Amino acid sequence: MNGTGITDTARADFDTCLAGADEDGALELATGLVTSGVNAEDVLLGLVAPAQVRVGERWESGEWTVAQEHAATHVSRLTVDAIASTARTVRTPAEAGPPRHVLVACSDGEWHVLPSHILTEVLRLRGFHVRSLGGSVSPHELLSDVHQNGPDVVALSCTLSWNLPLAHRQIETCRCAGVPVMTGGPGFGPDGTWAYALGADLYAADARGAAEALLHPWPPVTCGESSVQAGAVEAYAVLVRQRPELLAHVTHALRDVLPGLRNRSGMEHEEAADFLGRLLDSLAAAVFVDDERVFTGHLAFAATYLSARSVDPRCLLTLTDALTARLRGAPRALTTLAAGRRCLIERGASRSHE
Ligand code: B12
Repeated sequence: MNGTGITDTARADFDTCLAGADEDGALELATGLVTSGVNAEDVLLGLVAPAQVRVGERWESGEWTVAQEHAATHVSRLTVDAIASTARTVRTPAEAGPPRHVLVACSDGEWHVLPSHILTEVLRLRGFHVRSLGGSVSPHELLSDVHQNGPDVVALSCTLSWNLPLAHRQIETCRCAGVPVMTGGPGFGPDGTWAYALGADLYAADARGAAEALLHPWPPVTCGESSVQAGAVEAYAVLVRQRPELLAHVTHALRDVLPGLRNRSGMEHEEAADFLGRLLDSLAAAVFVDDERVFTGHLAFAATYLSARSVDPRCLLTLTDALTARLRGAPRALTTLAAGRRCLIERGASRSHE
């Protein structure tokens, strides 16, 4: 227990429900906590959110299949809804004050919707009026909703850092419309570093922080400024334009080591091509925000992912080398690839000492 009324046993029981796709068990456990007096926000943030992180670890390590992850996430989604509706029946939402309209959206390309859903329910429990647009919202859709519904603030969620260039367009769009942007999610980097680089006005590490930041002061102000440099945008655009041929190039370079690449059609091939495509997108995003950690962070994930599937992660060195040879005239990309190479070698060295 950590002062929230959620015991380790409750957490373990909830994990068991997710592992068994036990909807009834999960709902009974979570709503039981709320009716017995545990704060609904604590149940959302102390029970469901950390359980989802463990779901991710079990998928990444190969312990769970994608289907198991989907089933577990479905149960979590139902649990979030049940917690919110139970909380509304046991007590009226907190002080609403003057209307505080928040528009919640995921960054363009982002299909991790559950984090934004948890945020939505936490803000509603705190008395905000929330409109939620769900996954992968284009700047155009965002702007049209802002015009139609006039929110006081847009809350933008980003889980995957390779979506940062797209998130930048959304932030710029809101800036043009004069609406402040609050950001959150691990995709925005440590302490929201990349959110501020893109010109966001606020960043909060979790939904509780979001609610508190929005309560004081109100209304939120537009104060962010993008520090993305023109040279970085140009270098990013070059990588985006070259993406098809770069993908073909790395696919060829890794055809003997990455399962599925030899087989030119079918599911396995598509998965492997997606995997490589995401590495290219991370490289491009790192160049865009001028921070190699976007790329090295994703390489670290990719190395763990491959090792768990019995593929030698050193094949990622083949990838960085193949790209280095191809991108000789692109200094920003080369610096980022060199950092990626160092990161892989250091990881390899530390593993061989374990
Ligand atoms: C469920 C899940 C999915 C589901 C999402 C379904 C859904 N409806 O949401 C699906 C199957 C779609 C999915 C797909 C993929 N996923 Co996924 N996924 C997850 C998982 C297991 C849980 C996500 C979640 O709900 N987290 C729980 C929430 C509560 O945590 P949170 O993000 O930190 O959110 C809190 C705060 O950040 C904050 N917050 C969030 N948004 C905002 C916004 C604002 C404004 C504010 C203020 C605060 C705020 O508040 C939240 C509550 O406090 C994560 C594991 C993880 N660690 O999160 C992997 C994970 C994110 N996925 C991962 C990957 C790789 C993928 C795929 C690329 C897999 C693939 N296809 O090969 C795709 C990409 C899809 C895409 N383009 O978006 C990796 C990312 C690794 C990386 N760094 O690159 C992770 C980390 C898994 C792992 N351990 O490896 N995934």
